[in-house]
Amino acid sequence: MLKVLGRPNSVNVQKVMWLCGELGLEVDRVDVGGPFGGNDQPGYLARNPTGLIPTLEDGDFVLWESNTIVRYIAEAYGDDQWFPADRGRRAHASQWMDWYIASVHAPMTVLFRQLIRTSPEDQDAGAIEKARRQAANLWGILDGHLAGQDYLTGDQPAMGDIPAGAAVYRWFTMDIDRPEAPNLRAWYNRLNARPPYREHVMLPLT
Ligand SMILES: N[C@@H](CCC(=O)N[C@@H](CS)C(=O)NCC(=O)O)C(=O)O
Repeated sequence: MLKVLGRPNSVNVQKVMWLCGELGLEVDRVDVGGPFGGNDQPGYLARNPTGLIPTLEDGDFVLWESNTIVRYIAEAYGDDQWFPADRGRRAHASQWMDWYIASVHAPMTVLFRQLIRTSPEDQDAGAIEKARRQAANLWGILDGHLAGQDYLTGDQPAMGDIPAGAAVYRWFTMDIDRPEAPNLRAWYNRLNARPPYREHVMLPLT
């Protein structure tokens, strides 16, 4: 059975758990990180020297970096839908995964930490507004892309939907001004209809 080390309210853990749910995989998830700790312990650091979560164990095989874990699980346990058989479609899925981690994750992290994990009196309004504008512009790029299709790489969800899909729940759930983005909203609504998404991603923001 796959083992995932990481607390459930981490967006990076959610990516992995959501995909495992979609694929019907049995997973032993262990609470690590945040209030649970453990990720600074030698046993954990021997598996993942970054001290961050998640870490995947598949038997003796150990892997970290959530997008890489998503790619590995999609390839090892997924089908032609989740790990697209077509090379071009697979590359585009990877492209959106990298775009999320390289561009969207940073402003979304600022928003999440400021709005959810910082008391109102300590919040930095300037930092929030700057990150909100950056994130809005980036989500606008995805809104434009989704004008022609239901999911990021076609008419079915695939691994490329996972990182941005996990984060877009936070975008639509945080108390924040959002520009109209009808295609992004429609994609988010489609994800909402998926039980594994609801189970692993649509958790209270903490
Ligand atoms: N690039 C890494 C980032 C991992 C990361 O930043 N994880 C956060 C949680 S989302 C973490 O480990 N925080 C420390 C903790 O939870 O104790 C990945 O995608 O796996």
